[in-house]
Amino acid sequence: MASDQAKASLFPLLLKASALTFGTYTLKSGRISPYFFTSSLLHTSGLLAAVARAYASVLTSPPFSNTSSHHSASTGNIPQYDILFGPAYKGIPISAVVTRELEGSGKNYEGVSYSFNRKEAKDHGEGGTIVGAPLKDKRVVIIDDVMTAGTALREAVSIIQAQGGKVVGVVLLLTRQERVSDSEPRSAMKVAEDELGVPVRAVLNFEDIMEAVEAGKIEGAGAEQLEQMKVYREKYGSKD
Ligand code: OMP
Repeated sequence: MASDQAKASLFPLLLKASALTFGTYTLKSGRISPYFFTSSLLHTSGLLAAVARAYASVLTSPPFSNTSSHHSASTGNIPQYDILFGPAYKGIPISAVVTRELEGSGKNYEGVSYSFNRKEAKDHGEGGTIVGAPLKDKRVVIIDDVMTAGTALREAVSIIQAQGGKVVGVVLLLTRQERVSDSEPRSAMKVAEDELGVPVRAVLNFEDIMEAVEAGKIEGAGAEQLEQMKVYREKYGSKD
């Protein structure tokens, strides 16, 4: 989890930037959601700084483990890594600012690089599908914005593995705490942890949003939106 301080200072800024909105949204998964989180609105220096601090607090959480064998996926923090990988497009600026944020975090983080994929393969110039640090034989943490059913994460994992990289963790800004499918009771996050055998962490989760709506902290979200979120959670939500 992000440090409570980093999370508490980030949340009001996200609301102010209208990164969280309420209405009727069709998601990538085809689900119709009463809310949507738009990370691409986090483009000012202040927001980027707060976002970077929140991710970095997850990425530098003790106990620091030097070998990936010393952590348990469900309880452990992110183990040592070489690269922060930001899937195109929205993971790209995030992975860069978070890498920058690690400066001064201690020698364990000194050599950390970022990299990202191109959406279209390039056949001239430097070529290739990866920009930034090469992934081969590197320990990679995926840095992404939102997880719903886990499709985006699966794509990122296969890109990294195809390049010979080893995924050792995942950090998200928001997990919507949803199931992968009707027949799967586990959350997309838990499925990813179980399948990859690495920690998958998020700065914020669906419960945080529900709490803020319940407390009347979000403009434009009242009793009606709260009810719609509860109905949505009944349909697609997961406990873990
Ligand atoms: P999954 O691939 O289903 O996990 O959905 C994650 C992706 O959906 C994110 O990378 C976003 O592109 C997009 N998304 C949001 O950005 N915000 C939301 O609140 C919901 C989604 C979504 O379509 O599920």
